[in-house]
Amino acid sequence: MATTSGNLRVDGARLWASIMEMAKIGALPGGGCGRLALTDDDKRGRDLFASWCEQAGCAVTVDEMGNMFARRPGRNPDLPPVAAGSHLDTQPHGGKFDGVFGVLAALEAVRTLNDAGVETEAPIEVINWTNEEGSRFAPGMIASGVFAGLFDRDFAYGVRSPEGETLGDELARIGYRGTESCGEHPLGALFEAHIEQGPILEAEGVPIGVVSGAQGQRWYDVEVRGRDSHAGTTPMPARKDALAAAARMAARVEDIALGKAPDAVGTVGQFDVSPNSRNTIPGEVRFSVDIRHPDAGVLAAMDAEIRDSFTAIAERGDVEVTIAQIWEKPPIEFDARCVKAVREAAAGLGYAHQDIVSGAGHDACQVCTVVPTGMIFVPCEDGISHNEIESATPEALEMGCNVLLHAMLAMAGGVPETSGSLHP
Ligand code: HGY
Ligand code: MN
Ligand code: MN
Repeated sequence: MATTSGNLRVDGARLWASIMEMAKIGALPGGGCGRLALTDDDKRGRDLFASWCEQAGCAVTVDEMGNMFARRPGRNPDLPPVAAGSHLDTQPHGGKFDGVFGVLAALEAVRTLNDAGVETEAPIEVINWTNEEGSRFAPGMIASGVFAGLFDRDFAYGVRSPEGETLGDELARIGYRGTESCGEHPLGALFEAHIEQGPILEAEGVPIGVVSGAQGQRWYDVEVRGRDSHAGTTPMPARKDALAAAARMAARVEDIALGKAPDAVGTVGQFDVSPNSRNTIPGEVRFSVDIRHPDAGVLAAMDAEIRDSFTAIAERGDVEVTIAQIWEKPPIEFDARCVKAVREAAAGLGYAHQDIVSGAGHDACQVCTVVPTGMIFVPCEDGISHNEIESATPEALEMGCNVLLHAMLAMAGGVPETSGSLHP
C-alpha cells in the first residue's frame, strides 16, 4: 500500500553512503576528489552512477554530449518528465559534495519513491550533466549549455584541454558520446540541489536556500607576449617582460573587483609562464580571468576597465596583450513555479528557509533558459568549496534532499492540489 507522498522522507544514511562511495573514485590524499571531466575517473563515476540507476529500476540514456538521463516511469508516459540532477565531474582539488550531492540526492528521491511504492503522474528523471566545472575543458556548463542551445555541439566537441585533447574525442574515448541529439530530450521541469559553496546560509543558521537566481559571469583567456632574454645581461629599460606585465594585470583584476564591492568578484585562476626558467625573462604568459556580478551592467563596466588597464600596462611594459572573452553568462532568474515549489516544500517540511542568489554557476543556470527550473541550497562548512576540505553534514544533505523530493512531487503530479504543478 503506497504511503501518501506528503509524509515521505528520504533515507539520509543511504544518501550519505552513496556520496561517500562515489568519493572513493578520484579520491585525493587531502580527503577531496579529483574527477576531472572525461577522464578515466569520470568514466568510473559515470559507470557507478548508471549501475545504481539501473538497480533503482531506471532506464539510462546518454545524449551526444554525454549527458546521462535515468528515467523512472510515471502513470502517464506522454508527459515530459520532472527531472533533478547536477554533475559528477569535479575541480582538480575538488570536494566530495559539489555536484555529486545534486546527482545522488535526485537518485535518493527515486529510491525513496520506490521504497514507498509511490507512482507519480509524470515520469521522474535523474540527470548527470557533462563537464560542469570547465576546469579541463573551458568554458564550464558546456553540455547543459549545448542542451539549452547556448553552445553549438561542434564548438563543444572542438574545445581542447591544456594537454590538447578535444572534448569530443575524450567523450568517445570513455564511451559516453551518445547518439541522442543534445537538447531534444523533453523535460517538464528541472531541479538541482547543491551546496551553497558560500557562507550565507551557515552564517544565518538557515538550513535551506530557496534559490531565486544566479549572478552573471564572464570568462577570458589573456595572452601577454614579450621577449625571452637573459636575466643577467638585459638592462631593465630594455626588457619586454611578459610576466611583470601579466602580474600587474592580475593585480588589476583584484582591484577592479574590490572597486565594485560588495558584490563583484574577480579571479585569476590559471597562470602559465613560458619558458618558466629562473634566469630567462619570460617572453610569454597566458592566464585566465573570471569576473562575476549580479548586475549585467556592472559586469560590462568591469569588462571595460579590464580592457583599458591591460592595454595601458602592456604599453608601459613594451609587450603585446590579447584579451579573448571565451564565455559570457548573463544573470538569470529561476521559474516562479519551481521556486514556489521549493519554498512550499521547505515550509511543508517545517524547515527554516530563505531566498538566496547563487554566486556560483550551475547547469540549472543553463537549462533554465529552456525548461522551468529551480534550485535548492544547503549550507557547507565555512562556505568553502572547490577545495578538498569542502564539508557538509549528513543532516543538512538529508534536509535538502527532502525538499528536493517534495518539490519534484509537487511538479510531477505526485501531490494533488499543489499550485505549482505542471501536471494537474
Ligand atoms: O564556477 C562555478 O561557478 C561552478 O562552481 N563550476
Ligand atoms: Mn557544482
Ligand atoms: Mn564547482
